[in-house]
Amino acid sequence: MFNLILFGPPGSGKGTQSENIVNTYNLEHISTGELLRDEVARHTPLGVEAQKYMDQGILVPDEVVIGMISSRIDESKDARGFIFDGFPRTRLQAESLDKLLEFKNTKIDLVLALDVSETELISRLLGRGLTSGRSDDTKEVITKRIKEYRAKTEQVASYYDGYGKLETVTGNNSVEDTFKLISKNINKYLLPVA
Ligand code: B4P
Repeated sequence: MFNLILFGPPGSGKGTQSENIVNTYNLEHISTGELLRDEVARHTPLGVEAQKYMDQGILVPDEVVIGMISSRIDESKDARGFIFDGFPRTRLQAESLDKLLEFKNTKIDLVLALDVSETELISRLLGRGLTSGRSDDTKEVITKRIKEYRAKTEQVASYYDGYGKLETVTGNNSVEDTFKLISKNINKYLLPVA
C-alpha cells in the first residue's frame, strides 16, 4: 500500500492534481473538503455544523474531520493506497492520522507540498468563485482561509519533514507541468498503472 498526502494552501491545486494522480496510479482519493461539502449538501447534522465554519473560511473542528476520515478509509479496504487531499490540516489531525494508519498496519509514505505564490492563489480562487457557487470562494473568505492556513496548517509540513517524508514542488506553473513534477516524486515509490 502507498499513502500520499497532497499538501498546500487553498487553491494550490490539490483537488486538480488529485484527479490526475487517481487516473495514473489508481489510488483512492479522500478529500475532506469534498466529504464536508457532501455532508453540507445533504443537510446532515455534521454538515449543518461544518457549514458554520466553512462559510467563514475557518477550519472545521478536528474531531469532526478525524471521525469522518476513519470511516472513509474503512470503506476502501482493498485500495492500492490513498491520496489524502486537504487532510491533515492541523498538527493534531496529522498525529491522529498516523495513529489511525498504524492501527490499520500502514503509514504515510510521502507528503508532497505544492508551493504557490499568494497572488496566484487569490487569482485562482476568485476565478473558481465565478462558476463554482462555493460560499467560500469570495475575496473576504479567501483571505481568511489563507490566514488559517498560515496559522494552523503550515506547521503540518514541518511535522512530516521531521520524519524525512516531505518533498516540495512548485505549483505555480500549468496543471500539466505541475503533474510532471508530482509524478517524478511518486514514481520513486509506485509505478503508473496505465
Ligand atoms: P478544500 O476543499 O480542501 O479546498 P481548497 O483548499 O480550496 O482547494 P485545492 O487546493 O484543492 O484547490 P483546487 O485544486 O480546487 O477546503 C475547503 C474548506 O473545507 C476549508 O476552508 C475548511 O473550512 C474545510 N476543510 C477541509 N478539510 C478540512 C480539514 N482537514 N480540517 C478542517 N477543515 C477542513 O484549485 C483551485 C482553483 O485553481 C481551481 O479553479 C483550479 O482549476 C485552479 N488551478 C489548479 N491548478 C492550477 C494551475 N496549475 N494553473 C492554473 N489554475 C489552476
